[in-house]
Parts: sequence; structure tokens; C-alpha cells
Amino acid sequence: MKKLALVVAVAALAAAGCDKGNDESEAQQGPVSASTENVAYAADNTVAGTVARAENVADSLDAEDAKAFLQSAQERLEKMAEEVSHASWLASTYINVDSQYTEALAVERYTSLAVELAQEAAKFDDVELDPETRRMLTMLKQGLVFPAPNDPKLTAELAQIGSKMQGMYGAGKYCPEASNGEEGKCYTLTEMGQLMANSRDPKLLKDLWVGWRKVAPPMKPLYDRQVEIGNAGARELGYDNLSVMWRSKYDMEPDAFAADMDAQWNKVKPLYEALHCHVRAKLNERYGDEVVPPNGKIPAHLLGNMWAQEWGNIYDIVKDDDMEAPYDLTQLVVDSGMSEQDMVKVGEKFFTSLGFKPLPETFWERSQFVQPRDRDVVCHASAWNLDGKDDLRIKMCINKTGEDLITVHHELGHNFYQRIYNQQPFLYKEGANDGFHEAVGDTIALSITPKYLKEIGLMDEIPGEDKDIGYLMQQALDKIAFLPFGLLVDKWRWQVFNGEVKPGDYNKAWWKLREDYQGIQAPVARSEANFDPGAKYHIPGNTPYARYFLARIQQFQFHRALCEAAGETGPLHRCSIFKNEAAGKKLRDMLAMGASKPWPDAMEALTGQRELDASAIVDYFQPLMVYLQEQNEGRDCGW
Ligand code: X8Z
Ligand code: ZN
Repeated sequence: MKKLALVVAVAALAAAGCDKGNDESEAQQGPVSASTENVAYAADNTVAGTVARAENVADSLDAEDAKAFLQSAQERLEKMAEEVSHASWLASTYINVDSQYTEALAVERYTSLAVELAQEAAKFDDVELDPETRRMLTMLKQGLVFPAPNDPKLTAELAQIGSKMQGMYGAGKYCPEASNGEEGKCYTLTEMGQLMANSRDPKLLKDLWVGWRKVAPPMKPLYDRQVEIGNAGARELGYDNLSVMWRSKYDMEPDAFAADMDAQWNKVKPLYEALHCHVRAKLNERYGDEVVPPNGKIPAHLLGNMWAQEWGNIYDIVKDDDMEAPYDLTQLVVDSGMSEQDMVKVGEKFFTSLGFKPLPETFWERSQFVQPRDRDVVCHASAWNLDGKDDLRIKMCINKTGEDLITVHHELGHNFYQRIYNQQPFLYKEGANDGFHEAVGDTIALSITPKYLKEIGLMDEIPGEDKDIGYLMQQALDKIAFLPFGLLVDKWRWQVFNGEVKPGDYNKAWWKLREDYQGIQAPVARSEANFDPGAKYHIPGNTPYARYFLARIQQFQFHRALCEAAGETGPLHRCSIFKNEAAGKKLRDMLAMGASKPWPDAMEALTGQRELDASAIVDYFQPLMVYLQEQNEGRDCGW
């Protein structure tokens, strides 16, 4: 998840992002100097002009200077972003001291440049400019995820902390003590993820839940320091703190953005509460009062996922005896005998059916699909564009499961977005906002319906409508269950960044949000000796998380609009846009805009609406809501 818009990865530069392009540069920013080099962008680039400008820079700047500055700044950033991307790729796919050193150095240099340019951009604050030039300058100032202050030592320290934490997470393992007191087998996070998904043994699940979280306490002092330096950097750029800076990237006031997130949450909350109530009742039936009390919060280790963020893996527990989902995607993947690479080919085929160009040969040569056996890597899935053009790659540790087939589509969504906006200027090689970037592949995956699976030969018959509730339940366990988690991760970070939550209360504040929003609780007592946020990739990886909440809302808006463009008139959950030209064109046209326009313009181009609108997700799940309300009758819901 590195920033700058290159990939969704470059921007994710220093940090780890899921879309590593130039817009995700999570690199930090560095110092500015008033050297003559800084005026080299002046439109009048003669010696006399340069000297004159150097003497009186602030007063004499005009719109032409701004344009020349932007051109030069983008060229410099793009070049350095490419260097960072290569170093970061290495550090993520071959974790060791040397790759971390190299990455930190590249990030340090990038951050320095980006901070320098951001501060230069501020010199145009009072110059009269056309809206487009103003927009680019603003984006330049907001380019970094974690800016450093104007101090080379702090810039270097920040870069090193980022690489180190990322490496700690990526190399993290849980090595339980064997019964004889010696260390037994060690589990990677990928292995633990599979066990969390499939085991129904509460003791083992609890052990893994606690065990994985041992990776995080050593990160806590690093995290404290990272926040301290990043806040200082944000202040130098004119923001009160990182919380304000992070919330300033959505073409609206930062407080209005937070308020809109809350407003969307309130619209979907009844659906979440109904799902929570039903799932708790089913878990209680399965495990008994001792393990899952009939009221109150659900123990976090029993929901099929290490972070209890998506619950689709416990569909077998939640479904009624007579409720079969129309298909079990994992079973279809396994039965088909496809390889990990074949899974990626399936995803590519969906995009090409919509008129996207096939992925370049280098994608297949350079991507990481399978976890290497001989070294530590960051397995958390991400999509990269290393050169801002066609050097696209995904990095995954694919398991042959339905969950990972969906994640493949998610990652390819990033790649096809990066590819289609690669003609834009550097600063616009990003999503319309970061939620858009996260929503593309998920939107496509909403079209993985029985009709589509039959068409590509993975299923024989399209099941009848009597199976629809099972399908919607399966979908809701992932899509609806995720919403409060998607909201709370950055609520926690915003509080940390703005000083409301101090390091001595990190874990307490985390669990307050987990309990209040998700209605779950830790299966064992937690304290400040733990640092549970650090056990979730995006905290050490420095990837903002509000984007995933946005994406969950947006993808249903996109799906609804594309199905309409495709002329589909049936229920949304049965619609697939596979091979549909009209839908493909609509999607491609919107994606090709990159970040060249404020996001409401992009939203309008695709959906006709200018706002986030949770009614699409609510409508999609309406039949399930009716079912849940019936099921929950007489139950004491809430927590
Ligand atoms: O991090 C991701 C993607 C890469 S951008 C795999 N996701 C979030 C997560 O895993 O926590 C996708 C869903 C939410
Ligand atoms: Zn993503």
C-alpha cells in the first residue's frame, strides 16, 4: 500500500498499501530549501530570470510559474516514485536487513522530495490560479500519507520505522510451545488464516487469536514515534495533525467527511444489528452458553477471521438446515483443478470481457502469486504499478479458496484502474478517491453470480430462486459484517493522531471501538501490554482504512448503475455484467478519469449521483433483511 498514484502503490511508497502506485505514497515528506534549483521551474528560465526570481520569489509568482512548477515537480516525483516502487517490491517479497535498508533509503529520498515540493507548492497559496492548477497544487501538498518535518534526521528515522514495522508484520509467526515445553511448529499468518476459517475448535481458535497478537507489542514504541514524527510533518504542511490531513483528501471539509461516514453507517446499522443478532444466536446454538452467551458481545475468535472483519467463513454455522447457498466457491475452485495462476486468469478474463486490454506479459512474469517457501514475504495482498505505465503486478499468497478468488478480483481491479489512467499526469494517476480504488475489483466480484459461473463452465445449472436467501446470507457475512470494522480502524487512528487517545490507552481505545461498533469482545483479557491494532496489517503498513468502508458502500452503487447500463432488470444480486459492452464502456470511461476531477464528478459519470448513497447496499440486501427480522423475532438483540 504505498502511495503516489503509480499504483495504488507508488503513493503507497514507503508504506505498504494495497494499491501501490503514485497516489498511495505513504512516504514521508522532507525538507525544502530555497536553492536556485527550486526556481528552475520558473517559466522564464533564463539566467537573469532565475536570479530575479530567486531574489523575490514569493511576490513575483504567477499562474505560469505554478504550471511550470507543477510540470517539473511531477517529473521529479514520477522518476523517484519508480525507484521507491522497485525497492519496496523487493522489501515486500524478500524481507531481510538489506532490502529494508534499501527501501528505507529510497523512501527517505522520496519523502524529502515530496515534502520539499509540498512546501514549495504552499508558496502559491495566495496566487490567483485557475481551478485545475489549484487542484494539482493541493494534491501535491496532500501527496504523502506520513509526511516528515523539514529535518533530514527525522525523515530518515520515519522511513526506517516504516520499513521495520512492515518487515516485523510480514515476517511475523506464532510458535506455540509444544507440550514438552519446547517450541513446536511455527505458523505463518496465512496458515493461521486458514485455520481460523475452517477450525471449529474454540480452544485452538483462541490460542491462534492470542498467539498471532504477540507480533504486535514490539511495534508499539515504533508506532508512537511514527505518529509523533508524522504529526510534526503534517503541522509543517499546515494541518493541525495527521487526522485532519488524512480526512482532507475527499474534496470536502475534513469534518464533513467524518460526518458523512457516520451518516452512511447509520443507514446500514439496522442491517448489521440484525445480522449480529442472528449470527450470535447461531453461534450460541453451536457452541453453547459457556462459549457464546446468548446476549452481549460475540467472542472475536469464533467468526472465521483473525480480525472478525468478515464472517463468510462461518456460513456453515449460520445457515439454516434447509438453506443452501447456490454454490460453494471454494468447492468450485478446488473441483475445477485450477492453479493459483489460473485463478488470476479467471479474473483477467472478466475484465477483458468488459473491453479492458489483457494484462502485459510482464505481469505474469513478475507477480507473486504463491507464498515462497524459502523466505519471508509480506503476504497481505496488494497490486502494484511500478513504473506508472505497464509494469503491473499483484503480490499475493494465494490459497485455492473462494475468498482468495474474490481477493484476486479485488487486486486486479487496482491494476486495471492503474493501467487505464496511466495517460494522466502524475498527480492524477490515482483513484477519484481512495475508496474508488478499493471498490473496482469488488464491484466486478459482485457479478460472480451463478449465471456467470455457469457461463465460464464452473457450474452446471443455475439454481432456483429458493437458493437466493442462502446466497445473500453468504454475501452479507462478508459485506455487511465488515462495515463497522471498516469504520472503526481509522476512528481509532484519528483519535491517536489528534491526541485524544494517548499511548497509554491505545489498546483500551481500540477495544472500546471494537465493542461499541462491532459488538464483539476479546476472548481473553487485554491490557496496555498488548497492542492489538498492530496485529492488523494496515496499522504497521500505514495504509489508511476509511477507504474500505467507502468502497463497501460505493461498490453497490457502481453495481446498481452498471447493471442498469447492461439493461438488467432482475434483482441486483442476480445481475452479472460479464461481457456487457455498455457496462464495460461506462466503467472504463469513469476509471480513465483517474483523479483528474473531484470524486463526485466521477461518481456522477458512472451512477448519475454525486453522493455516497447507502441505499444501493440496503436495497441489495432487502430480501435478507426481511428474513433476518423474522428469525430475530423474540430474540433480545443488541449488545
Ligand atoms: O487490504 C485489503 C486488500 C488490499 S487493498 C486485500 N483489504 C482490506 C483488508 O484486508 O483488511 C480488502 C478488504 C479490506
Ligand atoms: Zn485494495
